[in-house]
Amino acid sequence: MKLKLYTNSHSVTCSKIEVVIDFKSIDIEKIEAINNYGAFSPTATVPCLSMNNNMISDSSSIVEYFEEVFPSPSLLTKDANTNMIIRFQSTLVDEKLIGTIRKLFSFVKNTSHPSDGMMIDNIFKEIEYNLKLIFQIKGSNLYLANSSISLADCNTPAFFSMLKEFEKHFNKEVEKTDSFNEYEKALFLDNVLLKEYKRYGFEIRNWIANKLLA
Ligand SMILES: N[C@@H](CCC(=O)N[C@@H](CS)C(=O)NCC(=O)O)C(=O)O
Repeated sequence: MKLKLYTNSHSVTCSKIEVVIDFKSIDIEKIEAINNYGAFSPTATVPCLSMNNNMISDSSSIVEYFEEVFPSPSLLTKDANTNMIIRFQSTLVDEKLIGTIRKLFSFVKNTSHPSDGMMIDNIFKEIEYNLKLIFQIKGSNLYLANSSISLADCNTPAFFSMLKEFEKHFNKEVEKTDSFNEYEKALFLDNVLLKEYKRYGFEIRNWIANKLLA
């Protein structure tokens, strides 16, 4: 039975799944869900995978499932310790970077509240702090799986795209360390990551433009 994925093109958690599907060339039916996620998803969120009459709505569980069912090419290594670090990095990016930057969506509007500026500043400061922390833990390894992308790289195109678009929109910039710049360069050299970076950037730009028109 063909796998079916409920997804949304400007969802940051769905972006991670896009990378995995592309990297592994998974044959899957994608259904673009606009709203009312509760009608099909147990947690009322996307991505949501329909599988043997079960609806699985957690991006990390979906990624791990794809890794088991479509093991080649792999997003993990043969070394359990490296894989643990890969999973740790992926969770850190999900929770500390994406979890923080997505708060900025609610500040994209035509009329702002007097306290918005301070809150936006604090979000950018939090991103800067978390970026330093994550790149410190990552050390000098560009790709944690050495020569190829791993599970730790699947959620980074969306984050880098969002950061670029929100920096432009709010006219702010976070301080970039050398390891940040090197990783961004490596991301642009990988076809799968670059494709998702561009696709997601396009979606965010459209989302911002539509929001400002509304
Ligand atoms: N932990 C979940 C979070 C999923 C999530 O928050 N998805 C957002 C889209 S990025 C969502 O569906 N939000 C509900 C809504 O927009 O109504 C995962 O990793 O899949």
